[in-house]
Amino acid sequence: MKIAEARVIVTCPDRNFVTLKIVTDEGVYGVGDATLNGRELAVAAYLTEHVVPQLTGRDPARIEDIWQYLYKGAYWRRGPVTMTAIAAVDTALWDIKGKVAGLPVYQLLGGRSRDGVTVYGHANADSIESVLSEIADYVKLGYRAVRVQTGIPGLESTYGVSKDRMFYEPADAAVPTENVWSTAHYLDHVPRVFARVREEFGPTLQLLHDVHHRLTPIEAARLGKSLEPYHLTWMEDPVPAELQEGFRLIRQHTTTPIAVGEVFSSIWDCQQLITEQLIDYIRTTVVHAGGITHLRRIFDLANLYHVRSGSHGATDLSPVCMAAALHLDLSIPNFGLQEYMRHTETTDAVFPHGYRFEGGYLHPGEEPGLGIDIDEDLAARYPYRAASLPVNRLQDGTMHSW
Ligand code: EZ4
Ligand code: CO
Repeated sequence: MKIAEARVIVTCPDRNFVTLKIVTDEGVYGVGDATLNGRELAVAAYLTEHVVPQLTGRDPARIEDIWQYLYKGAYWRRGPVTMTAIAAVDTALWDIKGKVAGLPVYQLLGGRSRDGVTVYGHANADSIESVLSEIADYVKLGYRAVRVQTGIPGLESTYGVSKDRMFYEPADAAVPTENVWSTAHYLDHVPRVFARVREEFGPTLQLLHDVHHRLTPIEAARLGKSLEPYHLTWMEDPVPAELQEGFRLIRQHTTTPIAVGEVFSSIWDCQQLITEQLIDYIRTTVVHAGGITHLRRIFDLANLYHVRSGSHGATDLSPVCMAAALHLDLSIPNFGLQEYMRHTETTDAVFPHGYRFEGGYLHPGEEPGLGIDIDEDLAARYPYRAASLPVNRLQDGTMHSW
């Protein structure tokens, strides 16, 4: 069997997605997600111009060799664009391998380690009172874990709070929307939110919160300490993580668990965080961290150090990434949680899939391969629309992390 053709499909069924479809000379094909939110066309061009011409004629069964060929062969290593492009190829090849074997990919990864993949949903609202009813809606739907974000009094808007109930989509304009941030207002408000949520929902509902890279280590330490009475499952991305040893400072001060990794593209971005046990959950993904092949390496390293998986699953990761993530989530020994923001009906129609939600769990289904497809005719009806993530400034106008 040989790779006959590979094509890049860019579509915008309510939001932009880039998908790689690899077709073999025997007609079997596989799909991989190549979406890098706000920088989609860079990956599309990387694939079309530089990767696809090198793929044709190769044996699709040699997943590891093709991974090494694209990684070492580029000379320029790592980085989100390269690693997302490699991820798309890798994911599509696992899909093909599963279809050829007649087995769902999780069987090729060692089989089920659990009955279902526990997911968390996003409860978000302007005020504490309205976020309580959002959380109640998720509990009613069967969710066992909920991420909680609210508006911050004194700030006009902030990360994680949407206009639409139950959906959140931050990439809203071609030229980034500008938000204003105040750490003082934020640190004052968040503990009040969780005090109220625990009072209302009791001690066992799993609660999470995303700081979205906005604090310094000592500020994150203060937040972690002030949230200790409310037993969060994790505090996410407390600080930007380029400086991995910065997490040691947070660790010294608080028992609130830490999750990080959605912007990482390789095992080297989290090596120190994992081996020095500075985090509790690693949130790297199939699409942004080199595919199933590389993500499994990250999770295996994490397993040695009591670190569990907590993969990013926002709506900018396509249903193709979600399907791939679920096969990995189901099979690894150190699964923690999977983020799950439901896609819109239009997105789901473009990406017919076998995974399903039931009682707080997602199941990847039993179809051979990843159990995911792309309807190319339908995809063609939704052309690309430029959309960027917002930016953040302090009240005096200084650029800050968003
Ligand atoms: O801001 O996926 O945990 N989820 C997140 C997301 C990210 C977006 C960026 O593309 O932090 O909402
Ligand atoms: Co996040």
